[in-house]
Amino acid sequence: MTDWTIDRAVTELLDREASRRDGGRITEQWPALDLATAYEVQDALLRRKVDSGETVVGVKLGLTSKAKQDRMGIDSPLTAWLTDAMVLPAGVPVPAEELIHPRVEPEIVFVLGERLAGPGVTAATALSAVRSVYAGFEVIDSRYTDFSFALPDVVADNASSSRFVLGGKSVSPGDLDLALEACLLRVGGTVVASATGAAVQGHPAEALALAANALGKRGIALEPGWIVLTGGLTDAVFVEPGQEVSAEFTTLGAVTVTGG
Ligand code: OOG
Ligand code: MG
Repeated sequence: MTDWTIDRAVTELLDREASRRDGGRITEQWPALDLATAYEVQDALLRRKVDSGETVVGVKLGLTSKAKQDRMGIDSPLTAWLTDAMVLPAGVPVPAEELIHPRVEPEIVFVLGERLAGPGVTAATALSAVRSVYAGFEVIDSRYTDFSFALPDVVADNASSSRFVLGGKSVSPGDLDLALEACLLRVGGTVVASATGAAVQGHPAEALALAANALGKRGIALEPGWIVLTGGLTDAVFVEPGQEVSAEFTTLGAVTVTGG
């Protein structure tokens, strides 16, 4: 017997977020929390956010690159929700005073022009549904101490979602080779990591197909206009207050965030 429920897990995670408090893994107290139930927690958490006025603007993938999988010690990609409250306008510093222990990671971001409903979505079908491609940064902020979690914990926690920012340049998917698209990550001017789009599941469109197929199993389609973060290309980095972190891409241009 456990006194944990989906509702209690949602309340705990939202409390941690609101009070900027990290804590232990939920699976330590609720070992029976499996992956399917963790996605139910994630969906219930989204419903609470929507009830409080947020709207869904898309989805994010997590743990799609080896750099991220190795760092977090989990090799299964996952999906989570993006809402309008997570949008960080260009030029606005990371709101550190609202967050627990934010880190930033460079991502290739899609905006969909067409609906995508799995199962059976291939990378080619997925790419043909993309209207535009952007460089982006995701700000992640786990509600678990030291970003230490098992797969069901991080799924329940909406994959450490916090904020995201898009670069100023929109590129049509036919105008670049997404597997070869390179990214240099700089912290305070120094290159700390580099990757190409192939780091994300071999091709970022594979990640998009993965999201469409995984969500399709839960009866959810990706809608036109939705934003899709395809997953960190490199490990995430901390940003000191006032410090600038930039990701410079071959074709997608540069995107910058400043520590708050
Ligand atoms: C989990 C979220 C992973 C990504 O892009 O791989 C993620 C975490 O690293 O805390 O957003
Ligand atoms: Mg990410």
